[in-house]
Amino acid sequence: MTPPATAPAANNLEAFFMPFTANRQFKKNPRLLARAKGVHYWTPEGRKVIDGTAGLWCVNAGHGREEIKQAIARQLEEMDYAPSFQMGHPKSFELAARHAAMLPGDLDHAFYCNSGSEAVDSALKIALAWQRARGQGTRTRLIGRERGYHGVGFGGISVGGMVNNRKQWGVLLPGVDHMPHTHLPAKNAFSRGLPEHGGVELADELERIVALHDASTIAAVIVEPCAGSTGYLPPPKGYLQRLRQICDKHGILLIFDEVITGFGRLGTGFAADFFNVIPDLMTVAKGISNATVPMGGVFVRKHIYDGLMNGPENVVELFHGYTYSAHPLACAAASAVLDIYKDEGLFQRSAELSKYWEDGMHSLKGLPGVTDIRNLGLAGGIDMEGRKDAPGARGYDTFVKAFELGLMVRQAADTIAMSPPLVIEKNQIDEIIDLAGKAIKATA
Ligand code: PXG
Repeated sequence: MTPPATAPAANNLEAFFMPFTANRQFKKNPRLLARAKGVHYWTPEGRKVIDGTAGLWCVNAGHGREEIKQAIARQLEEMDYAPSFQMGHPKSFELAARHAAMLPGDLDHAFYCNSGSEAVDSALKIALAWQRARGQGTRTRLIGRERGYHGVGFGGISVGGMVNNRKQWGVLLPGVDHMPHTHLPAKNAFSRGLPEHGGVELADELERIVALHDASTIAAVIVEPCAGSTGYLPPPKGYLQRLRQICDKHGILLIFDEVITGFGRLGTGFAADFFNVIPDLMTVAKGISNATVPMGGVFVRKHIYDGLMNGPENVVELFHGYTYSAHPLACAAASAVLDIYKDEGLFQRSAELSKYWEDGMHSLKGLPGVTDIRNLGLAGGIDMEGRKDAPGARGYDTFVKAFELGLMVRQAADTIAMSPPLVIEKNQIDEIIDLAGKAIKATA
């Protein structure tokens, strides 16, 4: 490995307006990544960092996969771009058929976009259009959940439940309500896998919302099957099953945002498989292309697609799409990724490693200030007691310390989340746990 000769000078960092970053703080003390292979990153100076987060929960098959690189290169050579409005290219249809074949139940049509945020806004729009197409145009309300993250579009932040993603942008979409979040540390702290308590009662909160607004005004409910960004919150037992029942009873569509849980994170293709609960619509991104080319998607059940295929055949059924919907490079990458997932049995591998991962995560119980540890599949979250009058400071310091020690973790307030690539080895899990433990101890 030959690292680049010099790190960029500090004054080169100014022009980039960084996303979701404390720009001024970062630019004073930057953390740069220059190379990646397998489950590792290297800094520009050549320091090796183990990737405890699969990038941002997205590089499920590990970095630098030759097969994906070749598929993208071949596609670039053959055809760089083709529009998908009133035109088509073969790889998009082929990919959709492959996705439909691997999805549970009758989730059998795929709409493509370029990110999770676009997937969420697309799903909300499809839900509204579908309700209208079946003569239920009064159903315009969208129900999200506290502590939900659904990307950064106006639809996504409206149904999302993280205050910092909402407060700068005014009133957002009208007609949105939120269910309570599912994090109950008083009852469920240090649960292994699905927490025992509160599932049915928490889901029954949807009944209260229906009673308040009337079902005839509600189009859809959107939840992450396991909340990711707010610290990895597996749903209590029975929660998702109950949500499905309530939605069915009231004619409300259920949307699973599987941007993080999709493509193997829980040891199954999708959380819908893991929980055996089939949503009406499912949003995906990240692992769909192993993050090589930006891509997102909305998978819909047969009745959703069929319900929109009405009216004269010459009329566009859904006035929605992106210049780069089903971009040929993204389709080529996503198809190559599916081959890897299948050939290497990576979803199964994720399932097999999840117990080892769980034991590793829970071995950190008892470290100073650790108040909760959660896990599901090949991911988990660790809550730490915040410092007095400085919420998030411990979490940030732990994230920085871990990076200095050679480990990438994600931080949300005083919580650390980890979600390694599914190709991780057991000894590398040991290393991740060891370094995370050292970082937590160092910041106590
Ligand atoms: N839905 C969910 C459930 C997500 O986790 C999005 C939508 C939006 O995807 P895009 O591709 O538009 O970013 C996400 C994204 C973190 C973290 O640290 C999580 C995400 C993105 C960045 C950081 O937890 N999730």
